[in-house]
Amino acid sequence: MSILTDISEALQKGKAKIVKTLVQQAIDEGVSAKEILEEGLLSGMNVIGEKFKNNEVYVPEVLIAARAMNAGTALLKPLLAEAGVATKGKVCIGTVQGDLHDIGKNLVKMMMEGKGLEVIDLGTDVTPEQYVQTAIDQNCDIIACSALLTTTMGVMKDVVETAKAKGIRDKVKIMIGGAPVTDTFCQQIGADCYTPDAASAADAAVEFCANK
Ligand code: B1M
Repeated sequence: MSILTDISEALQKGKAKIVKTLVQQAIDEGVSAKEILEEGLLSGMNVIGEKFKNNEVYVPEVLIAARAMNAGTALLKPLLAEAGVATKGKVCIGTVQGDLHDIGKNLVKMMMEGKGLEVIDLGTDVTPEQYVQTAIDQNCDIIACSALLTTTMGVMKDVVETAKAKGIRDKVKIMIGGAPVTDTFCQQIGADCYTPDAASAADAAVEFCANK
């Protein structure tokens, strides 16, 4: 579908206003939010990711593409949300200490809210203490950690250890995800659940809260 290609290309050029206009146009034309997200926005971000890897584009281009991505996903948020769903549980989410990537984390948050969960967003560069203290203060059912760097994913182990040290490990589920994270890593560090994408993270979170 050409509008999805147009969205992908505008995102790659970092044209946030055009991305916003095209996403709105696609919504108005009845294209599903899932298709706009996956075949328009994420497809464009994947191209940028490959070019970044091959040194064909640099941090500034990636940053403006990320801004364009956020402009587009903001419009999809109400469509991904299920209107009027009562809160099914409480989650605190963030990108781990030392890591500033927040697009995936924002998607996970959006999907979780869409499933009726209350989500406290701690932002990026979140310390293990911040996650755990928030879970204690806000009585969260789940701590959700995102990491995009092999150099920062190790912080997730510190989150598990801090939760143990503060005596809440049996009261809170720890979910992890992000491109370098795997199920094996999840088991190695003693977290509860790894999911590869935002939609499955939201499903798993709802299931945890329902079975609590
Ligand atoms: Co960075 N970056 N970056 N970057 N960046 C990557 C991650 C990289 C793979 C690029 C590359 O080399 N190909 C590479 C990491 C290599 C590695 O560690 N293995 C990298 C690097 C090296 C860096 C810097 C170190 C570069 C530098 O400065 N030399 C630097 C680090 C800064 C820091 O964090 N301290 C850096 C900086 C940046 C920008 C600031 C320019 C920008 C981030 C802007 C922002 O987020 N606001 C950026 C971006 C945009 C990327 C790429 C291109 C795209 C990431 C992205 O948003 N993808 C990325 C390359 C790539 O991934 N192709 C790259 C789209 C997003 C939807 O996917 O976040 O994976 P993702 O989320 C997915 C799943 O992973 C999952 O759900 C989402 C989809 O549904 N998911 C979860 C995520 N969190 C989850 C949590 C869950 C469950 C699922 O449960 C709790």
